[in-house]
Amino acid sequence: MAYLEYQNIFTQVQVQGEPEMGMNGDVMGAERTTRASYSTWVGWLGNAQLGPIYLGWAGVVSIATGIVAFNIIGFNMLAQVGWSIPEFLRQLFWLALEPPGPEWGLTIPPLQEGGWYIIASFFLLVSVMSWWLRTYLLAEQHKMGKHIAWAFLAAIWLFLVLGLFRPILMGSWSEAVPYGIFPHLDWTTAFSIRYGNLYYNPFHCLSIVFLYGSVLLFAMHGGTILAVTRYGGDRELEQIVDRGTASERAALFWRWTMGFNATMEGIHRWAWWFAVLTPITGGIGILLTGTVVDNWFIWAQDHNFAPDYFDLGAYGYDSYGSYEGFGGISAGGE
Ligand code: 07D
Repeated sequence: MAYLEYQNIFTQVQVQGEPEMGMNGDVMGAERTTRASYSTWVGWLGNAQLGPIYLGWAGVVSIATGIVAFNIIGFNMLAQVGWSIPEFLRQLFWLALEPPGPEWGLTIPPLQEGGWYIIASFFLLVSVMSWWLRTYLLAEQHKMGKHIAWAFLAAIWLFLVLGLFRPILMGSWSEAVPYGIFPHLDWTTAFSIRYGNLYYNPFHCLSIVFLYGSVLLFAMHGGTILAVTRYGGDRELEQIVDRGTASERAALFWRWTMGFNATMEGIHRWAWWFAVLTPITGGIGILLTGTVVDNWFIWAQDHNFAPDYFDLGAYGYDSYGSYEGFGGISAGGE
């Protein structure tokens, strides 16, 4: 009945005994909260034990600045609906804290004209970066590899491209993404249309490949491990250093199915790289948009993978999608 010791959504038995408080003494002991509890609901999703949690200065700074950013955004939205809580709830998904207008360039505008947006963004930036530091420092203190921190940094790269690097290159904070549920979605659509359809941005293509690829790998790996759990396959690290029948079956399954199998260790590198490359390639694609390429459809026509339904050159655009006017180009294009 060894499998009964596992607590997850597939097993009914939950172990709720003396809480595991973790190591004491040299490592972080002083900065850990002292209590732990159990939750049957939480136990259905993962480990039933809640707490203790490690505070640490980076985590405290991150939570504090995150709360400030969240409140600035929330109170700006509340002000927009005349401080009415029912209207705030009713319109929540449509409300936004918008960046400054283009007339302000990279200057700091008055509070009501984008100033609050800049302040909220500053606090959000500090919050995200100090949370990153927390992942790094905690890994170091546990003498772990830094894989989680570097993967998180890949996501932060896209976050910084969208809200900091690209607006600076474009010379205007107005290029940044608004805070709000539907408004940020509207922003992505407007961005795509403004720059000639993001589907033709090859880095958007690559990012989707890695995003969907991550999903596929995750499902394949999760499915494989669950399928060989009965042979101890869920004890993955043991199977890496001392391959057993679980690994053998899993490997044979994939090799007979598709002619190739990853290794017990390598599959985690595949998954890590696919996940990390999603925002890395995405960030490159966003950084190029409006700075190097002004219209991805025309760019794709020029590189022979979008069809030449009609020649936009005839309408005064160059091959990067910049409008040059009719002057330099003969009517009718080529
Ligand atoms: C967003 C960045 C990391 C975030 C961090 C945390 C907080 C805390 C707290 C407020 C996820 C930030 C902090 C959240 C908040 C407080 C207090 C990571 C992020 C560190 N697209 N598209 C992608 C698809 C279309 C568009 C990526 C598919 C249309 C734009 C991905 C389709 C249009 C951008 C992807 C599709 C369009 C993207 C995101 C299909 C118009 C981007 C990868 C099937 C809607 C982004 C290069 C990711 C990008 C992006 C998928 C369609 C626009 C692969 C599947 C054509 C503008 N799209 N997309 O991991 O990188 O994000 O583009 O139609 O900027 Mg797209």
